[in-house]
Amino acid sequence: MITIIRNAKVYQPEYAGAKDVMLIGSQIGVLGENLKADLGGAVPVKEIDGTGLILIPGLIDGHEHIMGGGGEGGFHTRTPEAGLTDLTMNGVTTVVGCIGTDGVARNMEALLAKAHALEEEGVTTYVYTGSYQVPVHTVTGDVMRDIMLLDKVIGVGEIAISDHRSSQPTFEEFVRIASDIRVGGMLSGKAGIVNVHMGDGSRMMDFIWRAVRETEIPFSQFLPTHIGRNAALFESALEFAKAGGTIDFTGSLDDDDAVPVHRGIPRLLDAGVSDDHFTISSDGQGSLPIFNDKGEFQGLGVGNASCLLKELRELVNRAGLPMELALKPLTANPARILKLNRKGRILPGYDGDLCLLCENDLSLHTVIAKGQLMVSEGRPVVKGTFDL
Ligand code: FWO
Ligand code: ZN
Repeated sequence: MITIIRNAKVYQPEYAGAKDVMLIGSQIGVLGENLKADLGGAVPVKEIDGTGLILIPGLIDGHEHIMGGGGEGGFHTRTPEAGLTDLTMNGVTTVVGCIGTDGVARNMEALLAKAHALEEEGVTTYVYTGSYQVPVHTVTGDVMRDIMLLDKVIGVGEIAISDHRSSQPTFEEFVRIASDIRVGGMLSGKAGIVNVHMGDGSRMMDFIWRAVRETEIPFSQFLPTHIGRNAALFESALEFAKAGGTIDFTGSLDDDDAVPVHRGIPRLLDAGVSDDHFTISSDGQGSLPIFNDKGEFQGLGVGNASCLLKELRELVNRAGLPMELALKPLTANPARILKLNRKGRILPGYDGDLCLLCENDLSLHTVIAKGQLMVSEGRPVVKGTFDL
């Protein structure tokens, strides 16, 4: 199958101007002007008119509870899993699944099965092995074996620290996990990222700072998430990013003490943080529980992948960032940090993961995943097995 998207304004994320983009099978073939594919009718050629639309790389959601999560209020508060269109209708073509608070009823076998299900339905999936808990709940019994032997495992997480729901790990336990996943990742050509769940606790990123100061493990091994959840944590994360670390915002975190993405990212840039050292993930299907200051459960919401495009619009419309910069934390940056080859950019040889947005309001128009049309003119053309 050949698909030609004609005359859209192309952001690779770098702006390439109005171009034709030709997909050959599941990959991006070529960018150019007035492209033609004449194979004598042997292969179907689909044309999509991109006039008045902008073409961006498919979004990469680096932290999503794809099989559901939650449970902090008891069994009836376990959150629902993601259906295929919860991803594609929000522009997500690559997702990294994780387990959170409940590392018992949510286990790695089920997370991997869910990741394979979404891959069969058309998007690209990876997982972090583990959950909040330390010792890490793995498949093979060992973090290094999990990342070396299971293709979809690209790191460990979300390991909780500075949170009343964490295992209260010792520093030695924390740094052993980081060293094991680093070497396992090295031996299998993967990022070996420690996706660190940052809670609201006052110890904040102390373990991560100690790890990079007291051991040989580099900054790039850690990706702390939820870093905008309160102002003090954000300041520490800003210092970490200034020192060379990478940090992950959770989209639509906007309760009163939070630092929202559209304020946080300009702060990072003003502080001289390189624009490829931060990402935005959705925490989709994860619970957003509320506890009072005695640690008593008060209620919970559920994360949603829709926050990613919302944050893109906020960065462009409220923070005034150019599109090519606003796109980076949702596309090229997670691809680089998580070492997802051939992802996150519109370049020949990269996977055919693309979104067309309407130029005026950045609403979602079309989504293509691995060369397959998934959403057309705002409507799903491929649905998950049980999507309504
Ligand atoms: C955050 C995932 C939290 C689950 O602190 O970590 O709970 O297991 O599904 N969510 N616990 C949400 C804040 C960033 C608002 C998770 C959740
Ligand atoms: Zn979390």
